[in-house]
Amino acid sequence: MGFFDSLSPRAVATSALLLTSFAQDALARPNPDPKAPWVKNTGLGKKKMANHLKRAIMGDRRAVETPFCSETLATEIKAPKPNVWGPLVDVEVASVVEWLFAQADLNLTVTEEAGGWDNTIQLVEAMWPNKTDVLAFVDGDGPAPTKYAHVVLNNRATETPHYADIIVGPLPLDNATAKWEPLEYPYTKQNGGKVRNLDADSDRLYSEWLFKIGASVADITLDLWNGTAMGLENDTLSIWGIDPLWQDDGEIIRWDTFWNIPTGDFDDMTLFPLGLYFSSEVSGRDPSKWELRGWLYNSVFYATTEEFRAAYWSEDFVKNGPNVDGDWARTDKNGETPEMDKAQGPVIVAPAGARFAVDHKEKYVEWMDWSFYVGFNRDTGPGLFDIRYKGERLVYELSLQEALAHYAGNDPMNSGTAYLDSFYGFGPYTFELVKGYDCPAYATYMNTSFYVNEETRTHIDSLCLFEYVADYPMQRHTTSDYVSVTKNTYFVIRSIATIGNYDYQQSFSFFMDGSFAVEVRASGYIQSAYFAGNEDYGFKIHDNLSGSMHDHVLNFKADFDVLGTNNSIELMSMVPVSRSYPWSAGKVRNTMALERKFIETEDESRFNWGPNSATQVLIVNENERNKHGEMRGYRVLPYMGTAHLTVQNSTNLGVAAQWANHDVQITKYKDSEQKAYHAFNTQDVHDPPVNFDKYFDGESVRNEDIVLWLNLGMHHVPHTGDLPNTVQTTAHSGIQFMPSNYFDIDQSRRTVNQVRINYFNGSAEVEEFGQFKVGSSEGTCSTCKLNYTPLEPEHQGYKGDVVIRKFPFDPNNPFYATSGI
Ligand SMILES: *[C@@H]1O[C@H](CO)[C@@H](O)[C@H](O)[C@H]1NC(C)=O
Ligand SMILES: *[C@@H]1O[C@H](CO)[C@@H](O)[C@H](O)[C@H]1NC(C)=O
Ligand SMILES: *[C@@H]1O[C@H](CO)[C@@H](O)[C@H](O)[C@H]1NC(C)=O
Ligand SMILES: *[C@@H]1O[C@H](CO)[C@@H](O)[C@H](O)[C@H]1NC(C)=O
Ligand SMILES: *[C@@H]1O[C@H](CO)[C@@H](O)[C@H](O)[C@H]1NC(C)=O
Ligand SMILES: *[C@@H]1O[C@H](CO)[C@@H](O)[C@H](O)[C@H]1NC(C)=O
Ligand SMILES: *[C@@H]1O[C@H](CO)[C@@H](O)[C@H](O)[C@H]1NC(C)=O
Ligand SMILES: *[C@@H]1O[C@H](CO)[C@@H](O)[C@H](O)[C@H]1NC(C)=O
Ligand SMILES: *[C@@H]1O[C@H](CO)[C@@H](O)[C@H](O)[C@H]1NC(C)=O
Ligand SMILES: *[C@@H]1O[C@H](CO)[C@@H](O)[C@H](O)[C@H]1NC(C)=O
Ligand SMILES: [Cu+2]
Repeated sequence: MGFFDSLSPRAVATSALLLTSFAQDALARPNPDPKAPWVKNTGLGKKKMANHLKRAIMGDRRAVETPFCSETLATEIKAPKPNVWGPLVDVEVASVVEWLFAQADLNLTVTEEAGGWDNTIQLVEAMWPNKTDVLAFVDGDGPAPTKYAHVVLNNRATETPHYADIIVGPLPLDNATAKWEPLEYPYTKQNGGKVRNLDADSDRLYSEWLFKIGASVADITLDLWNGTAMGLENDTLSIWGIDPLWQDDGEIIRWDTFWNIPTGDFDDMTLFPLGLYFSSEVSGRDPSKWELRGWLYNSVFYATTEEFRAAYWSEDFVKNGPNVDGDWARTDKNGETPEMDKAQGPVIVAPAGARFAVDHKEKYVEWMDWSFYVGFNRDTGPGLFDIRYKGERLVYELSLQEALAHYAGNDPMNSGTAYLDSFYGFGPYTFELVKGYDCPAYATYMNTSFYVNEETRTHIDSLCLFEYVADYPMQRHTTSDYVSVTKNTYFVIRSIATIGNYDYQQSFSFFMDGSFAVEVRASGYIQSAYFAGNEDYGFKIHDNLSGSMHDHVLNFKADFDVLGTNNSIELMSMVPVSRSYPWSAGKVRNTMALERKFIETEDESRFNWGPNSATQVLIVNENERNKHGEMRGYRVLPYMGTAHLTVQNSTNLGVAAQWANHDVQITKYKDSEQKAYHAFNTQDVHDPPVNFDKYFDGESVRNEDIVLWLNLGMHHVPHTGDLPNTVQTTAHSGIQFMPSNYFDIDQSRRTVNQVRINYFNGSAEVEEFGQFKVGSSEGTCSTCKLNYTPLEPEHQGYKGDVVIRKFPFDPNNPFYATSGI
């Protein structure tokens, strides 16, 4: 087992990558390798089709008459405007890095050569421009917004280590005009963009602290679990603990606990807690001055190691059993194969190839009447921008802000854990997708890239785009004469970020009726608790194991622009009423009616989904009415369940995640209130760089450019079905956005993918509205046979990261590496 095996899954994340970013490689171009078995180049052009036929002829005589169905990837188009949320290109990143190293006042050291007391560059990525500048450009003839780089420095050549957000530009850099400034305006804390770094001595934490403590109780750990956590090759135990650290009364307190290290090849350590905890005060940069503050075992607290040892070796000391690796904790096939499971199951195919278009360079997508740009950053991964329907913008930005996993328990480890995952970053962990499993085999893929250690790393095929047809129709109706039914074909862009033990899938879906949705699903290993005394905080799910209760809350920013930026929020509720009517013969009738109200200011703009789903949340444009006089708008509605944080005034979080306390929150858009989170909020929870509460200062949200901050999530009490991994069938949450009087009628009426079957006289007459059919002369694919190769992709091509060195800049020698990720 290597060194990283003894760190927490999330600690592995930070120590391997530190802070990383996105910077798309300029080399990235749609250039599918024809040798790759899952890539088919047929269909787009006659020449390509001919090649395809040639291959078919050489391979199979009968294929001459029966060509393969098209498996075309998305058509390549040109985006109407460059993607202003796009990454910096390689030369831009390289120039910024080179320029930063030339600034003597920054006193930077190249990461590879840096120790714990050097300043380094953590992140170089594109700074997303202000909306005010973007609108003039994307909607009019305004100039492209000036480009700047967002840089994070990790300043550790000091007694007060801190991260510093700075802005560098304008780009392209010119020695005469280039400058850097502290980045302050997007944050609520105005202190020069600096945040203290509680992780600055992570390189010494193990060698000079945790392993020493492990060694000091080796007699006990050997007796209890036949193992040690001392930093030795033969250690079978690991030590790691809470995140964020306790930050009260000027102290920085860690709680750590012992875990069994996996004995097999699986990433299952979070299932083997051992129930012994210790506390340390770790403020200051000198581990020799840190203090051990006590031990906890079986709910008994011991103030010193001596006290704990004396109790442990006494006669009446109660010892509990360990949690031990085994097949129960491993994800490989386990148990009797269900009958018929081995036969090949159904697969969905796209016989005419992709029916959408992509500008890979600009990350711009068009499907049916929808279009959008994809942005990507280190903290939160992919987000969608300028989402339009028929050229009319609905949403300026729809993007993940933060993911919280808040635990609780009778022990300090679970009680103290409240991960804010933007600290680790979604960008660097948005891995290559597995074709045919994460996404259909015929999907089109995009790469994503991020910055780390003066390199740009690329995750190949880490965003997938595909059409899918639901297992239920969008519309249907049967009469005694006819049946009418419409397919529900929709479009998805998906990514998955694996942050430590957990895998978060994020999907944005678009539908033919003008609705769209965002969904998250979770899988991976739960972080579990030791069972002793934990009954109020989880189910007992294995020998000595509790499924530790926790809340997942994921915040999404939805900056709607319905027919312009000036929008309002109308709440429309169905309420019970007792009313008499002119026709009710003087009697009061118990019935119901609609109650409407506008949200006027930010004082009343934080609320939860109402009981019985009785209240509709409508984003309307009060000045844009349809022909019936109703306000055109979109409705926001939860589906598959959502959640906000159960804990009130969390002791762990301080004011670092105030966005998590309600389902729906609305603010007036401001260039200075861009994000609900800051990636380093965990480093100073009582005085974080972004305190979301401060966005609510009584401003009008009526007829204004408004932003919705929506929480997806799930209250998770892991049960035996979470072993070995949580499953995405039920670990899910979503929000839909549906047109509300926005169109005159349902937009899906325009599709040919519907049928009306008249069967009045016993014989059916079928109306298919001119659909192209396989076998019809108009079809993109006439008679064709299915090529099973792309349906069952081979996975030997799975690659990992492509790395391009930025300092010294070495664009011509990309290499593959997966170390530490
Ligand atoms: C993704 O990256 C790989 C490796 O750099 C490259 O070969 C491929 O063309 C890229 N794909 C796209 C769609 O940009
Ligand atoms: C610059 O950083 C080095 C360590 O890389 C440190 O020894 C030195 O004191 C720093 N200089 C200043 C002026 O802060
Ligand atoms: C900018 O300044 C750096 C260092 O002073 C120098 O190496 C570089 O050549 C200059 N670049 C230009 C374009 O003048
Ligand atoms: C204790 O651990 C050692 C070394 O890992 C191993 O050889 C031995 O079999 C273990 N003993 C028991 C009782 O499991
Ligand atoms: C681990 O190795 C050390 C020497 O490197 C040895 O002293 C110790 O007994 C070993 N521990 C176990 C549990 O085998
Ligand atoms: C703890 O686990 C051990 C086996 O690892 C088992 O023998 C023991 O019964 C378990 N204790 C409880 C309370 O489940
Ligand atoms: C939006 O409303 C504000 C007043 O609330 C007004 O000043 C502004 O002109 C409006 N903008 C548009 C584009 O209508
Ligand atoms: C949480 O804090 C707020 C503001 O300080 C206070 O009004 C409220 O009572 C607190 N709630 C709990 C449960 O402590
Ligand atoms: C963006 O808006 C903020 C807040 O108004 C402002 O301080 C900043 O200078 C703007 N940035 C640019 C590049 O104009
Ligand atoms: C149904 O069949 C009857 C008798 O064959 C015929 O008169 C009638 O026109 C048919 N109706 C329709 C709607 O086709
Ligand atoms: Cu969970």
